[in-house]
Amino acid sequence: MTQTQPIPFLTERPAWKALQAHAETIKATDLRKLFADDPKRGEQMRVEAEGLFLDYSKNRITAETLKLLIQLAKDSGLRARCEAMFTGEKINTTEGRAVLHVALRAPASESIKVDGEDVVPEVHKVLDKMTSFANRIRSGEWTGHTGKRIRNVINIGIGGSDLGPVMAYEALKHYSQRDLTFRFVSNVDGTDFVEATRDLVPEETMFLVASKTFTTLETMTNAHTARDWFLASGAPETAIAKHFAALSTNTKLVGEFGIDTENMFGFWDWVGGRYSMDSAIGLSTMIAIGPDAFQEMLAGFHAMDVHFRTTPLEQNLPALLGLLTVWYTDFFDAQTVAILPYDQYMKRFPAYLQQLTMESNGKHVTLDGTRVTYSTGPIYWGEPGTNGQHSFYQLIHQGTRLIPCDFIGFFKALNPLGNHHDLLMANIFAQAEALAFGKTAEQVKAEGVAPELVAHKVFEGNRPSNVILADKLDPMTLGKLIALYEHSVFTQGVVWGIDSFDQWGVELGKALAQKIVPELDSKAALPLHHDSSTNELIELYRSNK
Ligand code: G6Q
Repeated sequence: MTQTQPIPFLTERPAWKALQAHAETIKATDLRKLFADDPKRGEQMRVEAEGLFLDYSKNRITAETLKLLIQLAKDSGLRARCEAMFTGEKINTTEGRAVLHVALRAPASESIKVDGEDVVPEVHKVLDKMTSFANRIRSGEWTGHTGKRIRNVINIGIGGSDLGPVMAYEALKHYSQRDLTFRFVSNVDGTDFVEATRDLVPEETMFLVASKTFTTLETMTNAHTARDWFLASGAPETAIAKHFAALSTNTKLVGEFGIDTENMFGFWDWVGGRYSMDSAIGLSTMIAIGPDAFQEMLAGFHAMDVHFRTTPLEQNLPALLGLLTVWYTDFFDAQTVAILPYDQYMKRFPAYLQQLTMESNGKHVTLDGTRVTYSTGPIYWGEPGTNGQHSFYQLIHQGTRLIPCDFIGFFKALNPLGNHHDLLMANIFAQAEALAFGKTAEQVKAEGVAPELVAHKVFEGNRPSNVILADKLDPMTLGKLIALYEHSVFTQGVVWGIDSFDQWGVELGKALAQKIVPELDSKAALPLHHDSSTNELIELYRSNK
C-alpha cells in the first residue's frame, strides 16, 4: 500500500465533519435559489470526458460542497486505493484477492502484475481464443454434430455470469448478427430453460456454460438439463464437444462435466463475478456483435479506466458520481438511486447496475471488521424512460422521499423514426427540469386551478438529478458507461472504507438451500430441525407438492 498514515474512521475525518455542518446550509436553500444566484451554474457544473457529458448542476450542492466532498475523497485515500487496484494489490482483503477487471481491457502493451506475474498476456491469449471461436460461429464454419451451422447461442449462468451478458446483448442488439438467436437461462426455475429452448433445434444450438466456480447450483442444474435436452435429440455423447463450451476458472470441474477443455475460456480469481462481462464471460456478447465491436467495447472501458486513474477529482466523472451518491446517502438520508436510461436497448442496464452497486457496497463493516455508524450502499433501481414516467415517477416528483436520479440519453437515435427521438429526449430534459424546479402554489393558482386542488398540484421541486449524455449507444460508449459506474462504486466503497469486492451474503444463499433440498423429499420425510416457521413451511410444501 502506498498509504502510510492510518486513516481516521470516516465520521472522524475533518471533511466529514465539515460536510455535516455544510449539509444544514444546503438544506436551508433550494435549487431554484442556487440557479437564480448563479446564472452560469448550468455551464459550470458540467463535465465532459471521453465523449460522456455529465450535467450535475441540478444537484443540491454548491462549489463548497464539491470542495468538501473532494477533500473527503482525498482524506479517505481514494488515489492510493485506486493505484492499489490498478497495480494488482490484493485490495479484496476478505478473500485475499487482487481486483483487476481493469486488466481485462488493458492494451497488450501494458503490464500488470499479480504475484510477480504479468496478467495482460494471459488476458489477450483468452481474447484471441474467443475471437477465433466467435468468428467460426458467426461465419458458419463451426458446425454442429450433424454438419448444420449453429443458429442459437444459449448462455447458462446466473448473477455476474448472466446479468452482464444479457444486459450487453440487449444494449448492443443493434450491432448483433441477426441470423443468430441468443437466449439467456439463469433461474433454477425450470420455466427459464423450457421457455428458452422450446422452439430451438438441438443440432443447431450451442450452450455456453458461464460459471466462474462451476459449482453454482442454478447453473449446474441448468447445464445438466441442457445436456439431457441435447442428448434426448439422439445426439451421441461425443457430440457434446460441438455444442457446449465453458466460461470458467475451474478447469477440473469443466472437464468432469464432459466439456472438452479445448472449448473452455478461462479467467482468473481476480475477476469478480459482477465485474466479469468483459472477460470470457462476455463470449456471448462477442459472438453477437463480433470481435471487432467487442474490442471497441473494451477500448471504451479502458478509456474510462484511464480517465478515472489520471484525471483530477474535480473533473473526474466516476469520482464525482460516486461522491454525489455519498452526499445524498449519508447527509440527506437518501435510501435509493434511480437509474433512468432513455433508450429501449438499455432496458436491462438498471438490473445490471443493481448487482454491480448493491453486491459491491451492501456492506455493514469496514475493512477491519468495525461496524459502520453511517449508511453505505443505497438501493439502485430503475426502468427505461419514458415508460417509468407513467408509473413510479409520481413518487419521485411528489412523494415524501428524496430519490436522486441518473438520466441517461443519447444525441443520436439508432432507429431514427419520425420525431420519436426528439420526443424521447424532450422528456429527459423536462423531467430533470420539473424535478429540480417544481411548480409553486402561485404558478398553480395562476393556471386557474380550483383552490381545493392547488396543494395537490404543487411540485416542491428541489429534487436532484444527474443528466448523462453521449453521442450514440455503441459498443465503445457502453464500455465507458459501465466503467463509469464501476469506478463510481469504487469511489463510494473507498469513502465508506468497505470491501466492495467480496459478497459473503451471496455465498450464504448458495449454502443455505443445499441443506433444505433433501428435506423436501416427501417420502424420506427427514426430521426437521429449523425454527417453527421454516419447519411448517417445509411440511406444507411436502404435503402439497
Ligand atoms: C458476483 C457474485 C455472483 C456470481 C454468481 C455466479 O459478483 O459473486 O453474482 O457471479 O453467483 O457465480 P459463478 O459464476 O461462480 O457461477
